[in-house]
Amino acid sequence: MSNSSKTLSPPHIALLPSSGMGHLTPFLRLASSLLNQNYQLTFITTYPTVSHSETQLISKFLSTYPQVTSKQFHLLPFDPSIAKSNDPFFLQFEAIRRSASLLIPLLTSSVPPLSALVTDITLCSAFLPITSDLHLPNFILFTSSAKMLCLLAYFPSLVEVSEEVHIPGLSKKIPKSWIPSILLDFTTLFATQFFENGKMMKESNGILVNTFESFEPESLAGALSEGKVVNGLPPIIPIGPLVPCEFERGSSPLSWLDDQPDSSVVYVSFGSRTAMSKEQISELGIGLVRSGCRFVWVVKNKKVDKEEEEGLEEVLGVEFIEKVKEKGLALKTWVDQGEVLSHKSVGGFVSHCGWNSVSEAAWNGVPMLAWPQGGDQKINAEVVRKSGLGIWNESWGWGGEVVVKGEEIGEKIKELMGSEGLRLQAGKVREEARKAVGVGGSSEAGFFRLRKFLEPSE
Ligand code: UDP
Ligand code: G50
Repeated sequence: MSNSSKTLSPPHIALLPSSGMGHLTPFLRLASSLLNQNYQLTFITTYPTVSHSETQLISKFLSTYPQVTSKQFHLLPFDPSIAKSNDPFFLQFEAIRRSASLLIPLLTSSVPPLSALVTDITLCSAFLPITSDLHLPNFILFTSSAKMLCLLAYFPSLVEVSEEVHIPGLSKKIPKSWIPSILLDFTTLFATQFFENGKMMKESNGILVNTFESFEPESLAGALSEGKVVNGLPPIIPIGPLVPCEFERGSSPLSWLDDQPDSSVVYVSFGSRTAMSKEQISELGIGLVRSGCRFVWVVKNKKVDKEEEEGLEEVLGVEFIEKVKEKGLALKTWVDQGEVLSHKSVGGFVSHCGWNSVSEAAWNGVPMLAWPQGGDQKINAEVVRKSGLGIWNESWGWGGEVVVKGEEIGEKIKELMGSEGLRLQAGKVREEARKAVGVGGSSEAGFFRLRKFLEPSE
């Protein structure tokens, strides 16, 4: 691109998200932020999506931003039975990865020509060879914590997982029990992808991470940026927290929340793709009642929303719903979590610690009770604990490992909602998060680095 054309048109970025709300949401928030910075955008959507929530959010985003070019990426047929996984989201990662070559015409036909492709971390090893052949810069969006990025970067050099993993640059060893269990068997589909992505991400032009400097100082400045974890990483660029956007607005129990006293409600949700057993759901219900707190509880007993068939009464029982109706609101629908967490009556968050949930709690300064259920969530829970944003009772283990009793849950919720110290510290995290996206903050600096790369002469 010549210098004169650079001043005429802003950089044109194509965005390639992966499946699941936990990957789609940060991509759309990134898109919104880039649009505010005057970028031109092409948004690539893979069809069909796995969940209804994804389809709905993409359509809300595209109707809010008609200036975005939307391109449909039609995947090659893929027989899931050949892969060692039964997780529909992971199978979709694989289907997208195997269709990588079909993206070439889509990328080369973009008008004006693309300045870069931003690829989700789960897809990067399949798409980096393609962007490299096309001489197209490729950035990665990493949708989990910087601590998890340390594990990803280190993973390819890990021969076996012993009782603890020492990642160079991190002061505390990572116990085996915190490692995503799916990574303990190196032959699973997910572990194979993770290994490949960890190795290949070095070839990208930079890794955008949805975190901020003061939230994860050791992982960012200490371990990743100084090359301690592994040598040869590209620039690690914190651009978080990516903030909930207007286009995400949807149904939320706002009118009910409006009627509750400040900081009196505990919000309970385990994200978009975690199904809880009926037995644990029932204990959680008992715990909420025992805590004596007001609550908003999002109940899920299927991984994919398309499969949710049972109504709330079937899962919780009419008796329970009757009993709690003065104090609590149980829902079995999608709620606008960004809005719930920003509501002044919400004073605590019982969460699985999906990274987007952590990031939204940090943005709003809502204290967390971490209850990791699987995947990267224990590593994220450690970030929550270390930053002071929340508490984590490690003896609860992974979701499904033990059934945590209502009595114990009730006590922990009381602790969460009653701690003035925790509230103050969460408030400080909120201030730091706001500083990160403000003038002179780590996120602003990150976006500046990206712009500089794409427009070196300006
Ligand atoms: N979410 C929401 N409403 C729901 C469930 C989830 O808005 O009823 C959003 C939540 O705010 C977050 C994302 O979905 O942005 C879930 O991502 P996260 O990383 O927290 O967890 P995952 O669903 O990937 O396990
Ligand atoms: C889910 C999970 C295990 C797991 C992660 C999950 C992550 C997220 C980042 O989200 O670590 C990531 C996912 C896939 C990949 C690279 C990085 O190939 O069950 O570890």
